[in-house]
Amino acid sequence: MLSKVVIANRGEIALRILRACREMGIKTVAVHSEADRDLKHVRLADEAVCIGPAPSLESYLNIPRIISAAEVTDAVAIHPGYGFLSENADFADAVASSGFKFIGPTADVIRIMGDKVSAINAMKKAGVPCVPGSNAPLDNNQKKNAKIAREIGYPIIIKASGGGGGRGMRVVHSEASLQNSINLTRQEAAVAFNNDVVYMEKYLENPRHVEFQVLSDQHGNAIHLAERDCSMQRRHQKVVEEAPAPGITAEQRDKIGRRCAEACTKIAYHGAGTFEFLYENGEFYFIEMNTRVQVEHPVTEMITGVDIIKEQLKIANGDELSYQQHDIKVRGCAIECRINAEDSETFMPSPGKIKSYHAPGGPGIRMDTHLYNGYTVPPHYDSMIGKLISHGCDRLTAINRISGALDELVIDGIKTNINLQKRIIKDTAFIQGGANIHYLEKKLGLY
Ligand code: MV4
Repeated sequence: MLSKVVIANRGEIALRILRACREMGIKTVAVHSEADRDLKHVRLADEAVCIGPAPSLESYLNIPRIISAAEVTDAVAIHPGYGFLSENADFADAVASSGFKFIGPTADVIRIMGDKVSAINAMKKAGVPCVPGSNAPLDNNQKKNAKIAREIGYPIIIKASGGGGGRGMRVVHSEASLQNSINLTRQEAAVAFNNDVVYMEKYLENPRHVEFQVLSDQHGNAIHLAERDCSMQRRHQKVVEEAPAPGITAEQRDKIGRRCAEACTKIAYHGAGTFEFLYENGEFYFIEMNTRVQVEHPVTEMITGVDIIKEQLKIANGDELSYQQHDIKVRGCAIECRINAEDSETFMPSPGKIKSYHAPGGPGIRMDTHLYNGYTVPPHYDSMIGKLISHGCDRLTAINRISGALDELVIDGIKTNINLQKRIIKDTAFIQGGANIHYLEKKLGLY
């Protein structure tokens, strides 16, 4: 197995990776900014290296400093976690050319998936159902664009190929505003992503966000771990996630999941990955692939019993997957509430010192967090400070368990979204299951 891994991240995911390494007998190196000396995983790691000042650009996004830390500690691999450099193909290249293993797919595959037009074409070719669309970059020929849009049928959406995750998109309802919207999206994309390629898709008005988790090794084996529903979101930030997605049948899961796994083998995908779909009127439409481990991976772990981080480490080591598809059974339901340090009215980040932290517990409860009494949440990074996860034999049990756990959870000293989470878990549409991507923003708009 890998002898020593650099954890190139912070917060709860760094701690999650450290715990997986510890279980597997892998030594750990925490790399951290000057603002993060007191992180829980920094104290628990075998070694810690300060890689720069608080701003991410000078620390967690600084490629040479992270690679230097791997060199001076004699590490063999780097785990990027999520966010930061996790989907940066140049980082994956730099890691590999410096003689380390990047815990994730190859730089080539990251690059293909980072370009949304090439990702869609790769998936279409591999048999994954996609949204009706241009499937190609748009040029500035107004008549040609109008014809493509007419064939797809309005409303359509213009997306930046270098975008993703909700950045660089514009909905168009009629031909009158088509070319202007293409031009504006292109200009914004050129500035934001240094890539002015835009494409067109049918705009799905009320879809759910349903995503499939996959694992794929370096020997051509690939499996799926069923799906998650992440529709409960505000401004492209997920708030509550669950697995499996309500109302998805075993037949649908099997069909789409197998297509995703087969696509992984076809593109030589190595590691954990996520196929994002929009789900509307019983149909799945691929939109993007994420080439990292995701924040919401615990709900999949709870329903399948698979430790996704351990599988990432094994795959990077060159091992074969520990499971075949027939070993994977969906057991019950799991729900995750993201806990953010933020103002409940304005959603502005609310960093500061934790006066007291009390973790919830009991059957089917998991809390992934780096918090401890007296810890100070720094102002420089994402406001997510933990994830509360419940598991139960059915969805109602998972709901009741997370509801009780939210009541037990105490985080004093800073503002958090715990009360918002309690409201969502008690919401009748949430309890019913299957709310679409617009539901939460509409509910929040009501007061
Ligand atoms: C769409 C769409 C409707 N139709 N594509 C936003 C994030 C990015 N991953 C893709 N996004 C969307 N693409 C078509 N053809 C609606 C969204 C969308 C969305 C998707 C998933 C989760 C939340 C969302 C919120 C607004 C819009």
